[in-house]
Amino acid sequence: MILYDYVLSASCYKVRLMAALIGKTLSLHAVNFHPAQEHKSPEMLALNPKGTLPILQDGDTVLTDSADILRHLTAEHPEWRSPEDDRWLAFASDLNNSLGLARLHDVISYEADIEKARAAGVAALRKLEAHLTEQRFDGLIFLTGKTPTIADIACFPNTALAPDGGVSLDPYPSVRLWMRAIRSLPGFIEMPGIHRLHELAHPA
Ligand SMILES: N[C@@H](CCC(=O)N[C@@H](CS)C(=O)NCC(=O)O)C(=O)O
Repeated sequence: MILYDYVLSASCYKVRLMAALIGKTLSLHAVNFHPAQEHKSPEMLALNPKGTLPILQDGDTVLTDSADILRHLTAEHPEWRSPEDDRWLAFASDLNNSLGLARLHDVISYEADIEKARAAGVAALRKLEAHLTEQRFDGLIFLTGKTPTIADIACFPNTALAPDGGVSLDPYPSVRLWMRAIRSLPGFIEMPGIHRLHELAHPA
């Protein structure tokens, strides 16, 4: 499987992270999204007329939406799926269009109504915080239950990178605990700006 990838893209990182967590090796094809705009080149538009990343090519199948790609990667991993995933994948898209857009604006001068993007991001974070707080009351750590699913992997990157778009995570303790749980999953991989959870080992 080939992933057309940009190292600083939250949406591409979702795919790299999911693959790493299930132990699947992807061939990474680096695309110079910024500053070269290579995702809008004729070769890339032939593969994905929308001109976006990520793109996953698996034989004759070409997928151009991260939600579809996460479903595809986990088709044979039912432990990473829940009936509730779909609504969280839609929510992940809202996070991308708010927090993700604010970050692209601040980091690579992407055109955006920055105040609107940040306000939508804060509204989404409040919903996430309320849901995760309820989950914790029920003894559940992740969005859909006791174990992580594609819902968590889809929502995690743009949430974790929110401060890069000028949105603080300080008011959301349940969100921060959820992110710690994801950052300490076996097989977790990092991207610039998102680090593995390093705990000091307790003395024996
Ligand atoms: N719905 C897409 C959106 C991904 C997305 O926002 N990709 C950004 C890079 S992080 C992009 O390619 N933007 C280029 C553009 O919108 O022209 C997905 O989740 O796969």
